[in-house]
Amino acid sequence: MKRFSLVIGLIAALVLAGCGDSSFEQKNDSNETGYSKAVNYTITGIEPGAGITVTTEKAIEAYDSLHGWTLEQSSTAAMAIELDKAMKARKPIIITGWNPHWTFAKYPDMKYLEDPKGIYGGVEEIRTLARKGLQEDKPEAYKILDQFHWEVEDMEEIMYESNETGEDIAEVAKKWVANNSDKVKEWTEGINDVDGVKIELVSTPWDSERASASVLKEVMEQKGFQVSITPVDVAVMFESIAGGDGDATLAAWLPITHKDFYDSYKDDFDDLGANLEGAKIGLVVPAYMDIDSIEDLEPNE
Ligand code: PBE
Repeated sequence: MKRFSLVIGLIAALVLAGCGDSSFEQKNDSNETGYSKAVNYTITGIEPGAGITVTTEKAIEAYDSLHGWTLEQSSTAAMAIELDKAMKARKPIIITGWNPHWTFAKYPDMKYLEDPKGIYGGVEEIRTLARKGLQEDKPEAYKILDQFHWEVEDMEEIMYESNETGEDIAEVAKKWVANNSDKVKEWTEGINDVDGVKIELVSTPWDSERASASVLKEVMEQKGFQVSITPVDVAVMFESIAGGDGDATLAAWLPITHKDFYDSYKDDFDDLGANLEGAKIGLVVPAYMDIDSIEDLEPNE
């Protein structure tokens, strides 16, 4: 269903792109060299430690069309500001983008560039990983973690609401839990209440991950757990679960985004499978840019 709506969105975006009337296009006559030069052969990226940053560096290596390009790394917030500025001026911009992310709610007229080499993969999923030994030490916690599974729409609901109202994701997540008792019942089925068992969820700082961790914290606390959430870099998150410092994470994007981290630790944690299917990463541009594929860009020579 999500894939379907993504496809519809992309078709709509392509139609919109076809009717583009930006001053940039008029001046440059949809000339692709114009776009590459206009963005100064630069992709506007996010945090250096993100999986999408590592993957984009691979894309720059893999595509001749990205030869000599730079990935500007700063933060998700800084990227959002750049995107906002470009969209208002209808100027070209190329960002590292992903779903679920509220950017697509704010700017529905954006599109993923085709990736014929498949560097960014197809559909991603977000998996739950637990430290070795958690199942024996804290079986009730392990079982809830294993039973936690939700939909893209659920996660997005929390992210959009928080972004719209400015209310903290943790607060919005609490309300979501109160309003979705059917789902919560499934996750907690067969779980006995505990008395203050401590659980440390290790996570990353993005809204998507803040949403999932906050929801599970609330659900587990209703069962008597004491849950802390530690947001860290992707590398530290994997290290911490593999080393047994943190109990679990809900934030592993696979098979592509966190592949390198996953592969280097894969014997040192339990993979509990997907808690969400239908995520995606890639290079994203405003629909008014008359360009479809990474291969339509021009090398910096
Ligand atoms: N993201 C959002 C993260 C994971 C969650 C796609 C920006 C990344 O590591 O790239």
